[in-house]
Amino acid sequence: MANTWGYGAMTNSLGDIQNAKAIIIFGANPAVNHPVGFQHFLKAKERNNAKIIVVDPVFTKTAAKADHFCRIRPGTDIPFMYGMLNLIFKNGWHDEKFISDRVYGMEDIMEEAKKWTPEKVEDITGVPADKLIQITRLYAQSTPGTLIWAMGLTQHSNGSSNTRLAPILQLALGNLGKEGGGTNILRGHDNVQGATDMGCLSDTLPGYYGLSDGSWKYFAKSWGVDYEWLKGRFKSGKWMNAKGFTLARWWAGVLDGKNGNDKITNAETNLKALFVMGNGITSIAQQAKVKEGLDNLEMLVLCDPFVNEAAILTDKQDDVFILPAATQFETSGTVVATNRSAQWRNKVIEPMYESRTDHDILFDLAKRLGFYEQYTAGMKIKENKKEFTWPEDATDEIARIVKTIGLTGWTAKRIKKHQENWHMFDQISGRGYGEMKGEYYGLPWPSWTETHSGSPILYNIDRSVKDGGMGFRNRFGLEHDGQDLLAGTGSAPKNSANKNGYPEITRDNIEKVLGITLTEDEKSRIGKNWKVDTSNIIAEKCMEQGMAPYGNAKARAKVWTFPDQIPMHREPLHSPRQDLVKKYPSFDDKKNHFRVDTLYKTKQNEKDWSKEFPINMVTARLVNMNGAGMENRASKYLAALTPEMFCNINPDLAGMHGIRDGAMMWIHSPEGTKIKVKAKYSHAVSEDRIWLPFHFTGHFQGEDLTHKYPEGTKPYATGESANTVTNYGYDIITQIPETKGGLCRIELA
Ligand SMILES: Nc1nc2c(c(=O)[nH]1)N[C@H]1C(S)=C(S)[C@@H](COP(=O)(O)OP(=O)(O)OC[C@H]3O[C@@H](n4cnc5c(=O)[nH]c(N)nc54)[C@H](O)[C@@H]3O)O[C@H]1N2
Ligand SMILES: Nc1nc2c(c(=O)[nH]1)N[C@H]1C(S)=C(S)[C@@H](COP(=O)(O)OP(=O)(O)OC[C@H]3O[C@@H](n4cnc5c(=O)[nH]c(N)nc54)[C@H](O)[C@@H]3O)O[C@H]1N2
Ligand SMILES: [Mo]
Repeated sequence: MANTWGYGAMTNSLGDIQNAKAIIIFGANPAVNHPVGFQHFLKAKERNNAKIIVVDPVFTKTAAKADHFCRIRPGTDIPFMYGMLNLIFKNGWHDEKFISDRVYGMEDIMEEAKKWTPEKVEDITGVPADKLIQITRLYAQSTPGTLIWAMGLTQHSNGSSNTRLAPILQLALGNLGKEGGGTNILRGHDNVQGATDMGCLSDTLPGYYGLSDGSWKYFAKSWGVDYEWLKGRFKSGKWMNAKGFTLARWWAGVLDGKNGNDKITNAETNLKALFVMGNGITSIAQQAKVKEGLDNLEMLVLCDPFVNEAAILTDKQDDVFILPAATQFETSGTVVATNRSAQWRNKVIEPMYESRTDHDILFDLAKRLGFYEQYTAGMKIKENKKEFTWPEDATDEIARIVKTIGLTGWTAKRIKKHQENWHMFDQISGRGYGEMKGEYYGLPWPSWTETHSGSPILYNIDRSVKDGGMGFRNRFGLEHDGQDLLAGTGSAPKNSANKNGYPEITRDNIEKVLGITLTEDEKSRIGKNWKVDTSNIIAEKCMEQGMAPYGNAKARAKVWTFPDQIPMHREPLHSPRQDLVKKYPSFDDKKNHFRVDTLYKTKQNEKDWSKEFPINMVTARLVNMNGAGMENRASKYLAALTPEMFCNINPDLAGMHGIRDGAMMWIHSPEGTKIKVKAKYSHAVSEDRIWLPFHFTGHFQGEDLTHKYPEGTKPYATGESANTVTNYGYDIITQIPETKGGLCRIELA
């Protein structure tokens, strides 16, 4: 199962952060989680005297390097950002021309922002009004400013609104499409960007093509398989276009409404088998439910270089298979970095012992399930080969098919050449020299054609399209509610033949919009639109005219198909402020949300959770551990740094409960679950909240499960998983769990 926690990508790059004059960081701790990338932040400070502002519920190592720290209550970033927008509009710090030419729906944002005075923001977020005024002035007046976010914004029931309002803030200031500006989302795993780009998501095909007959037919043709055959793999055509379960909620699919669990809509059956490839499982919220899900499976397959600790958590005895997977050092191919650039990797050693690479395991699985030929056909089509070469032909297949994010330029040959010429690229801009002139390192997508430079800064109209420039994508029609959705006159990329906004390019409009005439031969070969044009004539012609195949439109501040058309504050499902829950309630419950009926208001209103569970709980990361943590806890030296699970707690809060530094304490959750962990006094957290790392497992609700590790596999550090006490709550659009907000009760153990 691939990882699907984050969405989005950097508009700019880590190197480009060195061009920023101000850096505002919401819910990210790069000093710990992106320590190499964080050096660019520090260089911005050295080079430009860039000011760093950190907005976080706890004082982090990143905050220690910042000029300003705003201690925000978890789940209240929307009031905070509207508070900034309130001051920006009131003082005229916004970029009026940028907004009128390139943004749709900002009037509604301006209206909403009026409500969020600094005093009101202080009451809700806990950040003093004068601090908000101080940092807003500083940020708005130091342009360009870059806005950074990561998991502190996404892991909330309202997380998708957070990740909409953050770019809106940048749009208001005209900070998008600029060097040193942008919204720079620090992504997670090695190649998580590539995993999402390749469609390891339950609601898209590769390249974010939507689930529709049209997309499936395009892929069937491009893969060289029969569309009807593909359809036959599903119970019926209906399920082909239905979103699947998510990583966060697969267990609900197994439990199928049993024991009061959420009901599902899934082709008249529950899930019976789980195949895990590259996920720790103990990193998923609500571990008691995860355990119940694991226990009720008919078959569990764990494909991992380590013993996946799901095998330790479950009581299931039969039909649990552990397949030894090789690591990234034992295979080769492309990965995608957080700034959308591709990198070629060489194998360092052959797979050790009996381990096999992931692709090898998948190919073998496909053989035994009887669809190996179809599975691999796409790699042989282009040159009509009998056998494919791995991984080059896979890379070239991706380049041939994925148009939506512009991967046409990503041929194996080009990406390899970049890797071989690392020294020929500028570290900040990514611009190539000498032999690599005219290309940016890793060809950050979109790279529209086989000779295109790559696009290091999205939506930048100061550059020509050939040199990575572009406007915003035209994706949602030409107008809405009588308002033009195309970009205003004069806001086309440099050297564009068409100086106005223009629609996405199709076979029918290309001659008119580009002002060209196609030959009869071109007309016979061109695809219906830029997204399915395997001839690539549309993109080639667009390059000649300096135009982007996806159009030049306005960015949307308002999404008319979402439950909240503009981002609105909604209290977390488990909020310490019951008074605010009435004013800012969560969403209506959502039926069939990725196949699971998901609770919002019902859960929030079940009772005043804050009475019994008055303390806010934040879960996050340690520098010496990663994700579920097995990879690091199995290392003697990394484990020694944090040998056991702990809770950062303010001495005043601990004192009120008679908990001494180093004593064991219980943490109880509204789910009725509990964990026993060591108290660690810390002034980084205030008295109303605690902080937990989520990298441990091996103990469950006070019970030591470590006798269950197969001989010789017990890691050096084990402990309770924070996820045993993370609360119910899932994002309304993406279904990311609310692991960055929630409540708990503590006591001395
Ligand atoms: N060492 C190490 N590095 C890693 C990882 C790892 O496990 N270990 N994991 C990788 C992965 S997969 C990812 S996704 C990234 C994640 O990188 P980050 O997002 O930086 O990771 P976290 O530490 O989980 O969370 C960041 C911050 O969000 C804050 N936060 C919590 N709630 C809120 C809130 O409501 N508002 C605001 N503004 N902030 C909030 C937390 O206090 C925390 O300091 O790191 C990657 N890098
Ligand atoms: N409470 C709380 N929970 C969280 C988060 C949080 O902030 N708070 N953050 C969430 C986020 S953003 C993420 S990304 C997840 C991370 O959680 P996981 O994705 O579970 O994290 P990892 O430990 O990186 O898991 C990867 C697994 O893949 C295995 N592996 C490594 N290399 C390979 C390989 O080449 N092939 C195969 N087959 N396996 C491999 C590792 O041994 C490990 O078991 O946790 C999420 N859970
Ligand atoms: Mo992640």
